[in-house]
Amino acid sequence: MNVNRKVLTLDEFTIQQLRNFPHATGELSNLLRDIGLAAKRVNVEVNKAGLVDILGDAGTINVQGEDVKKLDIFANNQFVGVLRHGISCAGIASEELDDVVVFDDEVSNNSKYVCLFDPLDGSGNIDVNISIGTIFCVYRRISEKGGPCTKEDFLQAGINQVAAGYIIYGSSTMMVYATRRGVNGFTLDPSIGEFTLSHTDIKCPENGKIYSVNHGNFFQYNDNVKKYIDGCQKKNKTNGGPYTQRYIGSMVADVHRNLLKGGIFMYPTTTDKPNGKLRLLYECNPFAFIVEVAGGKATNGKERILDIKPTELHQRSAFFVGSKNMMEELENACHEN
Ligand code: AHM
Ligand code: MG
Repeated sequence: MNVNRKVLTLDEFTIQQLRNFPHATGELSNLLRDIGLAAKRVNVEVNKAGLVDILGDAGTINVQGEDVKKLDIFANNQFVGVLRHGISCAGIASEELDDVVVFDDEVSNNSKYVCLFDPLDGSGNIDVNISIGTIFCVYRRISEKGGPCTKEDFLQAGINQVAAGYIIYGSSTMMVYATRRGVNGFTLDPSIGEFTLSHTDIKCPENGKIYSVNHGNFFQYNDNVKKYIDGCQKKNKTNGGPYTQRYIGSMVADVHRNLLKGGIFMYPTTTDKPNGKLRLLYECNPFAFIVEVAGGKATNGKERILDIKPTELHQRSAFFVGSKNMMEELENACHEN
């Protein structure tokens, strides 16, 4: 990873990428620009979350007598709004919405992409000033252009993702996105209100020293996972352990750190959550794609996340993602009887 000192905005970067593909239509660049715009609006509200009563439950009334929207609903509305009014997205699916939203107007019906997102992940952390994030991914629709998109467009295996990314609202705000060609990170420069290229061609270190897991659930994990976690705490010749445990409880922040520094993030199945907690389509798949493009791996403990053919929009999955060699150690542990 190089730190780029030349200021290139997100828009300039995506347009520059187009020059390598003379036949590209620019639709993906438009979509990323729309996502960047919604992210900037969400960022403004996240930054003032401590000042206003935007943390209140949806449906409550604020001091001005206005409806208060919870920040995650506000974020959802921003992303749905920009994508609906843009020209590159035929429909969306969101953690906040039970069903897909098909835009079904003349422009949207001719758009080639659908987008899935978790508008504000880790939102339980907003009121304690801890980093939260937005996660998104983009698929080329499989339904015919010209008509409305269909649910099947959203139920594609993660391997078909065209792009995936996240925005982290942290000590600075960053947008990181991956296409098959690489992963790049853009830091929001508040002085000009633009995401500017700060982390070019991000690679996940093959080895790491950080493991991220909710230790409170330890006794609910299966024996193989327990054994792997035990191994993380021990010194041995092959892993260079003991590793350092870091778990914020905001997946975007946990995986972002591990992507840059090297590490493994785990949300295994538990006896209380036999299917896992995280959602396959808009939480696991985007991170699996980003980390794989960066050289890492992602699995549910049995199979590669990106190979799973989803059956439901909000289905859950166990999730293990991170540095290649740490993931291989975990895979070996998971395949033991
Ligand atoms: P959310 O979508 O309700 O915000 O939940 C997802 C979050 C992840 O960001 C985080 O890694 C995980 O839930 C934490 O869960 P737990 O508190 O069970 O460890
Ligand atoms: Mg979430």
